[in-house]
Order: sequence, then C-alpha cells, then structure tokens
Amino acid sequence: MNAPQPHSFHVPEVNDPVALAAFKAQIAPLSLMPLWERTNRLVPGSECVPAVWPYAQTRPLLEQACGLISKKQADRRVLVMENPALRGSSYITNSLFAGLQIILPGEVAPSHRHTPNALRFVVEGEGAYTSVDGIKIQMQPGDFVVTPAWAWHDHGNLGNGPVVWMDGLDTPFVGLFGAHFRENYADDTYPVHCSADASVSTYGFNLLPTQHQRAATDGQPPLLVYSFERTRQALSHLAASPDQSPDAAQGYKLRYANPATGGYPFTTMAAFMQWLPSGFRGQAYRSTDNAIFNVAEGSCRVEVGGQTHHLTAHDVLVVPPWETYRFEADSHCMLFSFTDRAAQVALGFWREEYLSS
Ligand code: GTQ
Ligand code: FE2
Repeated sequence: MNAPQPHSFHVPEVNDPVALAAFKAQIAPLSLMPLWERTNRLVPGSECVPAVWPYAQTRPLLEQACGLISKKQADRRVLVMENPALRGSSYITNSLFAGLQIILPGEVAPSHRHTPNALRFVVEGEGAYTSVDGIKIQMQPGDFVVTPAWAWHDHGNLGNGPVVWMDGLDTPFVGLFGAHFRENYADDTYPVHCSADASVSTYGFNLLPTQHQRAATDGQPPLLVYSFERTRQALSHLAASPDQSPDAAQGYKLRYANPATGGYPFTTMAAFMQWLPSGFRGQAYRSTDNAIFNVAEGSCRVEVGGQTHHLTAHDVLVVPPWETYRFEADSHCMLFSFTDRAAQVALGFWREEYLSS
C-alpha cells in the first residue's frame, strides 16, 4: 500500500490580472473585496500631525467668544482643538477630543451626562467649580479633575474673573463603538449633596471604605480631583530623592492613579504630570500614545515632526502615535498630559521606544 502523499495536489502559479480584476468586480456587489488588494496602512502611526496651540493665540479668542455667545446659548463655551489632519472631525487625535473652555463669573454650564469620560485640567482663574453627580469640586489652576462616564455634571464660576480649563474626552472611542448616549438634566444644576472635596476626604488618604470596596473597584474612579499643590509636592520630592534619576526622555514623571486600584483614572485615558529640570536635554522617544500636553508652568522646547516648538505656560501640544519627539528645558518646566494609554494597555497595544539621537 502506498503512503498518503501530503502534497500530491497541484496548486498552479497564476497571475492573470484581467481575471483578478473581473473577480473583484464579480464579488463587489456582494460587499466583498480581496484582502490582497487592501490599501490601508499596516504600520504604526496615524494620519494625525503634531501641532501646537499657543495660549497667547487661544486666550484672546476665548475672550472674544464670550462677547459673541453666552454660556447658556453655547451650553459649553469651548474652542475645540482639531488636529490639522482631521479638520471637520472635532478630534485632536483619532482617539481623543480636546478643547479649551471659558466660564465667566456668575455663569452656569447646565447639567448633563454622557457616555464619554471627561477630564479637566485647570489653566487659569479662581472660583470655578464643577459638580459631579452632586459632589461639588473646587477648581484651582493646575488641578486635574475627573468626570467619569455617565456622571451628571454642571460647572459654575463664583469668582471675580474668567476661568479657563482644558477638556479632554474619549468621545472617539464611544463613536467607534456606537455607544454615545447623552441627556440633559431637567434643571440647570444637579442637586449638590456633598460639600467640596468629599471624594478627596474619603479616597485621598490611602484609605478605602470597606462597604464601598466593590463600587470603588468596578472601574469608576472614586477620586475626582488631584490638586496641583499635592502633585507638585510629590514631584519635587521625587526629584529631590537621591535614589531617583529622571527618565531619559520624560524627566521626572508621575502618573495619576485611581486610589482604589492603582490603575488609570479612566478605562481609556491616562494622565500625567512631569517636571523637566532646568538644563534638561531629553532623549528622543516615541510611543503609541495619542498624547496631549499642556504646559502647567515654565517653558520648554520640543522637537517633533522636523520642527522645534517653544512652549510656554498653558500652550497645548499634540503628539500623534509613534511620532518621535524630544524635550529640552533651559529653565524648569512642569507639563501636564493625557493620553489614550489606559485603553491601549488594557487592550495589549501599547508600546514605547527610546531612540538614540
Ligand atoms: O464640559 O461637559 O469640551 O460635555 C465637550 C463636551 C466639555 C463639558 C467639552 C462636554 C464638555
Ligand atoms: Fe459634558
């Protein structure tokens, strides 16, 4: 008896472009296409480009908008920072939304809720608050504020001057999944049932209520505000400790953590504060993060996309995924940033690389 012949059948080498084109046309009406004719890119990076929004440019425009539309009319008086390669999308990268919001004394941004997660980084001004599911949070410059998905939120300004903050949302994720829900609250403001900083006094001290263990670990971040004061203290202690050296590319860098899990404050977004010491010359670096930076204090230079940008306080920089960039600081610089790293890590996609320059 003969042993079975594993390769006994004949696969012809064919390359008949006319027949292939006819085949493609034949299957097209059935919503089918040949994978071998795929044209989209299969390399890291996106069509997004690096870009800077200098605060010296955006600040007067925010003020101009105040004279053109009321908070009530606008709902949220926000200048959306659109990536120059994504005009019309309202997104700063393929995965993130970023805007600058201004609120005048006495104004209220009416309460609503939506499935996208939101974060605020306070840029300028005193006296604003945001109320998140009835917890009233005072907003100080440099504070990082968390508005979890589906939490009711309204904003107000009880101070004497305008308040500006940067909004970061994961709206494109919700769009990708077709899961964007949104509703307005019946009144302008949701009833406040907690005094200021209730989330901080409960969750801000390495203590967790045992009864709330499940709620605190089911993904919703329990801590809603990370003060600039304490972040700055933690960073300066880190920088001063003898057993810590700065990261070659990022300087001294802290990640904002969900105190109940140690993980990211959102399922999608990560947030960071970093300090570039005076004279810092960073190593070239790239990662798959879609990253948005906001200069909290000081100034620095960034080399990205073949250009050098000088950044000063409150300037916004977007670095697209897998784009090489390099920081330098002559005097010190404090940089806030948020990225889509939480989602990328959870999904197993995130990568980084330090490059020799
Ligand atoms: O403040 O609730 O920039 O819902 C975009 C969507 C801000 C907000 C934005 C929003 C908000
Ligand atoms: Fe909102």
